[in-house]
Amino acid sequence: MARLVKGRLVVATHNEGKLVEMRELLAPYGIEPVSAGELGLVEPDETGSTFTSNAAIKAEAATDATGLPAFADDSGLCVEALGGEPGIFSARWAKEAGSFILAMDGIERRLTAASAQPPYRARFVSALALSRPGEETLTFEGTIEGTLVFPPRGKLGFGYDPIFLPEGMTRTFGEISSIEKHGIPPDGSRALSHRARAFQAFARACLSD
Ligand code: ITT
Repeated sequence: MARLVKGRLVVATHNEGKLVEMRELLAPYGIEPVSAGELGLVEPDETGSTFTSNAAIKAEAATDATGLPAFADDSGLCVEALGGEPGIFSARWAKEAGSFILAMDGIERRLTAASAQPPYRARFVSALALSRPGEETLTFEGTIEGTLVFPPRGKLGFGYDPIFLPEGMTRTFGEISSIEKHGIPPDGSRALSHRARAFQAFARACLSD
């Protein structure tokens, strides 16, 4: 496929942790990321019922407001014993709890209330959307499987990272650098995180010459 993005690209997120990761993932491709915050963009209501539809809503709102191509992520943590919750409501749970530490506590309490037994299986999901003026929006999804550990471990990353232990690893996402979490560099062969996996599909489809 032809290279679909050159020059400026709005990264339509107000989440600082995601923004850092999305900038790092875009860095090798010579794209100039401009954040929604720098442009003073208003956050649209996430009215979709899937990660993919919400990612498209965010990207398209940014393209409509700026006339520029825009890139958005909608993501979340899906906990098997909680029927996939918080899922698309992952940010809302943290907002309602007052912090991510309290939201992670809340997940542990709900697991106890549901009489769930470890290992607590969970997955992170990321949907990425690319919108361009006058073009159909393209979407890509990535997931990573793992288990939840309590108490939370590590101060790196953001959001629910300190309770998520990726399958086959001994450190949580809160205990590894963002570069290790992407898993793409240095050898280029494998993406690790949900966001890096979705990004790899996006890069293959949209950023190869
Ligand atoms: P934008 O919509 O502005 O991008 P947001 O934080 O509202 O920011 P979402 O609606 O996609 O984003 O919510 C995703 C939630 O899941 C949010 O609370 C994140 O902290 C959490 N999350 C997503 N990816 C994560 C990751 O890689 N590590 C830890 N938590 C993550």
